[in-house]
Amino acid sequence: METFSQGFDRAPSGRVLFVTGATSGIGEATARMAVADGWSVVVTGRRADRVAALVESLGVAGLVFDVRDREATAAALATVPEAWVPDVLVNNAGLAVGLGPVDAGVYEDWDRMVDTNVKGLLNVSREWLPRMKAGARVINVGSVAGKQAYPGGAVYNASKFAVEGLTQAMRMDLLPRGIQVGQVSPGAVETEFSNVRFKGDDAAADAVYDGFEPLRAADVADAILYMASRPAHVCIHDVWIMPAAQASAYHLNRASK
Ligand code: NDP
Ligand code: 8X3
Repeated sequence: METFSQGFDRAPSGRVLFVTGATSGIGEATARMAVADGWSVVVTGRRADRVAALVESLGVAGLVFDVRDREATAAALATVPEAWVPDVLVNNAGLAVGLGPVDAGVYEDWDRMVDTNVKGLLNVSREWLPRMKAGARVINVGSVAGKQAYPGGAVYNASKFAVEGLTQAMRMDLLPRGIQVGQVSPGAVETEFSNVRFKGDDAAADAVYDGFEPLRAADVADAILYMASRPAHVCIHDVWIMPAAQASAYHLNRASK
């Protein structure tokens, strides 16, 4: 995979927000909103062309690496100078692959979800946390799928329940160092998420949002920036944010649009 590290040759002009998985969806919206709010932003992802385009158009710094690859993650983060160590780390990179019963599960799909959503979040956190300072924040992107299981979602559910558990435990571990940890837990957000889940079957992806208005990536970015910008004595543990037409992981009003 092509890797690069760009945009760190100048000093950051504001507080630093580092967001993984910023080449689309919630991560990209978070990067755009953070730039507009005056943060100095670092975007990451595997798609080098998209990272490069964001570096060019938004004036952010960018890194290309796969969060599943421990060595590549460590090498990429080691290129970041001290001034760019995050004040806020947003662990957003993640995905669902497939939707089906556990007794017909596809091992490769399971590995992609666990390796990205759980171990990838850990890899990035483990590399950054020793360098982060008191007053810094970690915001993990969880999901309603980490609060309520649903049929066909077993391993994605397990990975997001793990994010919920990690968020709680990380908060306790980092309390003595004054580093806050919270999570945002969205319901259905229309991004590339369903195209990835259904492996490029765009009709299946579109059908997920039939008949109701889903969240937009910017709605979740707004919650993330709210969490990131609270006064130092305030820690938001969890923002559970749903479309108005979604009452739970399995209750949708599909006659609302
Ligand atoms: P998108 O598919 O639009 O974005 C996912 C991002 O994650 C992309 O930027 C992708 O970049 C990155 N990514 C995926 N795998 C890796 C990897 N191995 N290494 C580095 N980056 C990776 O989906 P969303 O924006 O919707 O998803 C963002 C987060 O939000 C995920 O954690 C998801 O589970 C969560 N979420 C999504 C919901 C939804 O309904 N959409 C609801 C609740 C939570 P690239 O391909 O360039 O590597
Ligand atoms: C994404 C939301 O309901 O598709 O985390 O699992 S859901």
